[in-house]
Amino acid sequence: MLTRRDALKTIALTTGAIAAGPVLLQAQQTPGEVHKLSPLCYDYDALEPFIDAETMKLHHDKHHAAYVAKLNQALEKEPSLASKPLEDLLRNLDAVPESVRTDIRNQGGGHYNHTLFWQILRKKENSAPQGELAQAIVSAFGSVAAMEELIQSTALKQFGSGWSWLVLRAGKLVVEGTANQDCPLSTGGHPLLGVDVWEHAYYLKYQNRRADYLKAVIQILNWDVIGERFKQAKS
Ligand code: MN3
Repeated sequence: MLTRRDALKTIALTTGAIAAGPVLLQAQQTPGEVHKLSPLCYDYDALEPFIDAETMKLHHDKHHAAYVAKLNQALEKEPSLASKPLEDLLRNLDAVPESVRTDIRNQGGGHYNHTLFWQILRKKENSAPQGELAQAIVSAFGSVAAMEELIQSTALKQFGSGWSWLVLRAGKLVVEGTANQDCPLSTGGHPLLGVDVWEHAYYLKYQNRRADYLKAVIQILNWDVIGERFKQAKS
């Protein structure tokens, strides 16, 4: 039987491949580092002027990094969970031992949600949903613009910190909000896009003007990536 140390070593080796990217330094890998912070897939200033470089740097290198570090710390208490994909843990929070459930929900959710957030943004203004996703959006919300309005109004209504999501749930597209780092995976949904409405996501540039930040974000959604997620979620 593997000792815990051996098990962690094996996991570190099998998950050791580091996503290529020119942007960020990788954190030093330690034996307990099961989950890793991938670099952004674009430069910090790639989303200017919609999201400023300083916000991106702090948000990714400090806030997102902290969720990853705290998730790994929590998993040291339950090494048997280390080999499980984060998505599986979030989908089955009730099956996670109580000793780490809150950490998986908050820190694991933080890691998953931010990883998704970086991927669904890009600087290509006013791109639009295509194909089946476009049809599904029109049939669920009436129009793409109506869906975008709903994402923004849901985000505006979120009291305190949270997220606004486009989710495929029971085969239907819905817009919904969650508090803190709660992820739609944990309630049986497939998140297609998520907009971070924690103040750290916008305060440097937009201060208290959450609505202005939301208007900016909605213009830089990466509908190619969101469309791919829709296909995967349906299959
Ligand atoms: Mn955030």
